[in-house]
Amino acid sequence: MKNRFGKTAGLALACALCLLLTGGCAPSARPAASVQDESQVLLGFSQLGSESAWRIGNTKSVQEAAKRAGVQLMYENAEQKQEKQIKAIRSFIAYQVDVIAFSPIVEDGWDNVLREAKNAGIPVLTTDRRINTSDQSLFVGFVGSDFYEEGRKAGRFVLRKMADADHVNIAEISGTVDSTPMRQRGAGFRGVLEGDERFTIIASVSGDFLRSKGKECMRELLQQYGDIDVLFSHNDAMTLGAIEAIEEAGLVPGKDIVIVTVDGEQAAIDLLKQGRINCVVECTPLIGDIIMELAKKLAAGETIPRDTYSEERVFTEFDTDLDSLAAREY
Ligand code: GYE
Repeated sequence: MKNRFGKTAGLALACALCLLLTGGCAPSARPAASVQDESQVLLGFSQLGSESAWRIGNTKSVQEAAKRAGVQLMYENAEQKQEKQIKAIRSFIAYQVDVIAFSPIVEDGWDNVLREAKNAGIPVLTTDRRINTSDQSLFVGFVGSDFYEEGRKAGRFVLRKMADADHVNIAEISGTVDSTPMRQRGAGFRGVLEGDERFTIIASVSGDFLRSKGKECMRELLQQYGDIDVLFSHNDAMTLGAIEAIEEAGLVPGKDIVIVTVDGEQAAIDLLKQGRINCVVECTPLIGDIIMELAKKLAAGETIPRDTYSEERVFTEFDTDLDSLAAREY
């Protein structure tokens, strides 16, 4: 942990820099120097947005875990803009936080700002999503889900559900283009189905992980393709929108079109129980506690594992325990 006195003394300068770099530094979002506990770890966390219940659950998990762990959190929400995430990271560097954690909206374009963090001696943890860089020393570790495995789980369900079909037309609504879950869920899914000629991905479009776009995409897919057997949607928010479009077209979700989704938010589990979704691949946003644990280790100068994965399951129409599931936290 760095000397907090230097941090406190540098507050005025840091805020002045903040103003320059971010075009405005909301005082309420900053920890007040007077109430800082000198022994606390100071973690700068850049969230990418609030596009889904998953994301809102993730933010809550981080904020609550910080309180529980006694970690002082500087939180910024980038509202789906990479430039805003870069500005947030720069403001954390100016403030000399102990550790930076961020959920990168897309994989490319982080090298410059992460080099600045490295030069300032601040360890960076990527959470939830990954970055693409040729310099692996620019971040110390990743914590989140195995998205390839999530895609494979979705593919395995389709194989089982459609075991007797001669031919299966699949439509895919993917997440944000060039984001890790979009790339890896798509690749894992294809990896399981390729080589079996009965399966064709007839269309793949991006719904940006948003409910409204999921609905738009599905409406267009239904207009363009008469015969869709399976929908693989990369998150529950888009699935909820797609189901609206399917029902508006007079079709029955879960019956006329088999629906496979990812995340496992309460709304999707409810639809699974109603038979309007067939398979929900769990992806947990509840990674706040592990982020705090890793941040404390990093602030103490300890090494952490390069990758830390969450444990996740699959919920399907074949399960017998759906009625006894605990309420979801997102
Ligand atoms: O699946 C989606 C969210 O990055 C794993 O982002 C996350 C994804 C999640 O908006 O709902």
